[in-house]
Amino acid sequence: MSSEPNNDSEPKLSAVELIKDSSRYLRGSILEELRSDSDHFSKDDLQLLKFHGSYQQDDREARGGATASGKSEKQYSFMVRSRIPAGIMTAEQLLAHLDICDSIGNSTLKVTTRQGLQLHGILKSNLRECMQRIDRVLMTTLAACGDVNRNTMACPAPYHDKVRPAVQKLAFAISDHLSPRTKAYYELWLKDPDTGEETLEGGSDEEFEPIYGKTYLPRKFKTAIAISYDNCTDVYTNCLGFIAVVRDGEVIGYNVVVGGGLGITPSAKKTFPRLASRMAFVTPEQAVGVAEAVVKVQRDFGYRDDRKRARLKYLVHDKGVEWFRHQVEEYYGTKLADCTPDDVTEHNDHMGWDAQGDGRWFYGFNVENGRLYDNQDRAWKMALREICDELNPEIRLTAHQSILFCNIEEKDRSRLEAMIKRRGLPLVHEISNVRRWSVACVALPTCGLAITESERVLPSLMDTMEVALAKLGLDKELFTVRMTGCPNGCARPYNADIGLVGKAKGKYTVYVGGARLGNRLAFIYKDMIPFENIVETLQPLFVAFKEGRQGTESFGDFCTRLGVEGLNALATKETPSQESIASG
Ligand code: SRM
Ligand code: SF4
Repeated sequence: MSSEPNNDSEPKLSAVELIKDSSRYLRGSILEELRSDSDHFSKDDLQLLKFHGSYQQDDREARGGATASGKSEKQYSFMVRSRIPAGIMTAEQLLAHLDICDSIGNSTLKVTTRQGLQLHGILKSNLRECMQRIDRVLMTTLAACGDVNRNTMACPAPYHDKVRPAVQKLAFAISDHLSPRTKAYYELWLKDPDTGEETLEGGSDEEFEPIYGKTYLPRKFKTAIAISYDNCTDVYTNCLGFIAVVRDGEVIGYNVVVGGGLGITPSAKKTFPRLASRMAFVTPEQAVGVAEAVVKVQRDFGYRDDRKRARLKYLVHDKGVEWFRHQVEEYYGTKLADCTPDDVTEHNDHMGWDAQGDGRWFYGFNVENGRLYDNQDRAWKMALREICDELNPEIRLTAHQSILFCNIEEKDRSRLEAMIKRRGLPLVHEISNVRRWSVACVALPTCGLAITESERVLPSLMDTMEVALAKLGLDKELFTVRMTGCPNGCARPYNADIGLVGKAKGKYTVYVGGARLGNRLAFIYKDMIPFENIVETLQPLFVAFKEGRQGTESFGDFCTRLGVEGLNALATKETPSQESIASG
């Protein structure tokens, strides 16, 4: 190696590093905790639980309520996340998740921004059953969270060309290759704890993690694969990204990008959102090996003393992409070619009907903010159950929290539409563009880090914004609105045309100037805007965009061209209130 990993100066390791180090490959005392009748885990095991795909949470709206003696004040339950490479799954697997959420969850299911599925409200006493039911349909929650490579994203579209299958195959290969090897998951969740077969004292020398080592990575690690003409996975926001380079309809290789990531702590200037840097070109045969090398560089050089700066993006930022590439080449064992000029040029959300190329169709079903529930007006779960039972489509999840029903025969197209309509749900052409391209993170009541609402309030914000845009004749415009309940950025607000980031109770930072293509960061337009005033805060920008856009520039392009000062000058003009906008 040309330079040594930075452990010679021996900075003080963060507490989580010590927990991982002594965990015996992610075991800790989880088994003992599972055997106890407490409704929650101890602090140390919570960190390890994440690697197994679960977060301890509590209903934040029920905090402080009276509880039976001996029980904790909070009403604890668990989020369980399934890892679904490229978002590809069967109808049976989706049905299994719906069954779990109905029988031992909070009766809702969330399609996530990384093509995953999340169950909420699982009690500790039901955690093992939950993991086992997911395992029974040949899926796993291992490494859906934690300091490892998480769900590997890829364009999920089921086109029968040579490109989509290639990128999806790469997603599976990377996912498999970078999966943790520990047997802890099997021992803790899948094996019968009463068989007497006790292998939990393991963690012995023969069991090891060839890629990660016993302290795994310094922080979460995210990988996505895009296609130059379809960046539906938002590749530049990932630690590691592959942009497929296509010639004559075939993938000849990938431009590799490194060091993307979005989460920030506003009070800590040392944290910032960052788009990945273009590093090198790799052939399809090199891709998995280079992914391993990137992971190992982060393993050995990434910061383990400060979790706020432990993501790969800070290493790439501090050392520079040339330094990083050199390390990757050292670990990989050979020089890499320079990137080709190919870059992302479009973003397809894959909603609505599209031909697969094999005589069959797929339908992109827009799930508002990814949340599947049933109520009197809208029955997402019932629609899904019926579609899965009757048509047995292959299911694919998108990075915009939506679902593709695949392999639909021509004769079944109207049946599928009828099943959606029957449950009070809109077809894609009935949804406004702005709503269709909006995304919200989970936030309250389950997310322990949420400061404001997100998923539960974005629909009503959309109601108002739709009216405002329609009045200006902007309803056909394509731009992204992404909302989060805190600055961690789970809905990727920092590269959206409009990003709404929860900052204080009921108040948001309004970002503008990102791009639907995902290749430009937004900037702060206004801070601490009450939820009720968000649309009226944006209204002068919409008006000015309508009047002053150049050619076909997008809303994000327009805001970037004017910059924050230009936009602020517009904002001083008198604007209507949100109520008057809504009332039309
Ligand atoms: Fe996220 C933490 C939900 C995608 C950046 N994220 C969390 C936790 C686990 C809260 C916690 O740590 O206690 C949230 C669980 C809430 C709940 O009640 O379910 C949570 N993140 C989500 C999901 C479910 C949002 C959604 O509504 O879809 C997404 C799950 C994806 C998946 O299937 O794996 C989700 N999170 C993202 C993304 C987007 C992406 O990866 O494409 C980001 C920004 C990109 C990035 O990682 O930089 C993101 N989540 C974070 C961060 C900030 C990380 C950082 O570097 O600062 C945190 C907090 C942390 O890690 O300390 C976080
Ligand atoms: Fe929770 Fe914040 Fe992520 Fe939203 S952005 S899910 S509030 S951590």
